[in-house]
Amino acid sequence: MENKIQIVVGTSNPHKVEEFNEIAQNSNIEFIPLDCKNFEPDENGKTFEENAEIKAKEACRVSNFGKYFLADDSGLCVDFLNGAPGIHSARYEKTPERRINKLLSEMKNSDKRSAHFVCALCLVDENGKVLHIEKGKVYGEIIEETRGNGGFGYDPIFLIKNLNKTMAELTRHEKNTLSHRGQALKHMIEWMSNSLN
Ligand code: ITT
Repeated sequence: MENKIQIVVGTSNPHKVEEFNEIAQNSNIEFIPLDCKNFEPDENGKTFEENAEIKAKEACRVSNFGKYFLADDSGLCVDFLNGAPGIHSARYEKTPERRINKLLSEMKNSDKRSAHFVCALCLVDENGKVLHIEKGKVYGEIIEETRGNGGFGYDPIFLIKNLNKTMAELTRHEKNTLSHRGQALKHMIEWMSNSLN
């Protein structure tokens, strides 16, 4: 069997690596979590792309092995809140439940419910040089109560309108097909398969 190209993923969110490997299933790419306790990137960028680059470079700096390093910066942008929580999605409140409750209370009585998820991916080489960046988006609506147990983060309140399901009610395969991360990673894997060895 052909050897897969191994990519170290700079993240402390295990859900991301799981989704990456599900999406990469039929490719020649394999994602490996960063095996390092001191991964503490200073996410002080102004955009998802800048923060993805900061994380990928930090993964490269602290990892003891690996040739390629990938990082994901993602978040939920709500139109009624002028794009918040955006790049601050993970830090909006302490736990996923509290983040959802805060968002729902800030949107109370608003009938403008449109929102989108964004995912920026950055790949660097072993010298920390940026090789490729991809971005994906998915549009939906914030509903007033949580629905579904799948996915993670804000998935239970993010409705995909044409399916009438939240991201947490989708199968893993359905989420990966249409999600911001799924779209960005599909293009990243295509690029990797054609450009890396
Ligand atoms: P790393 O920085 O270590 O990768 P993180 O979870 O802190 O992990 P981000 O800074 O990119 O990652 O923040 C992403 C947050 O945006 C995440 O914690 C969720 O709250 C939200 N988010 C991103 N993708 C999501 C998805 O597919 N479904 C639901 N929420 C998502």
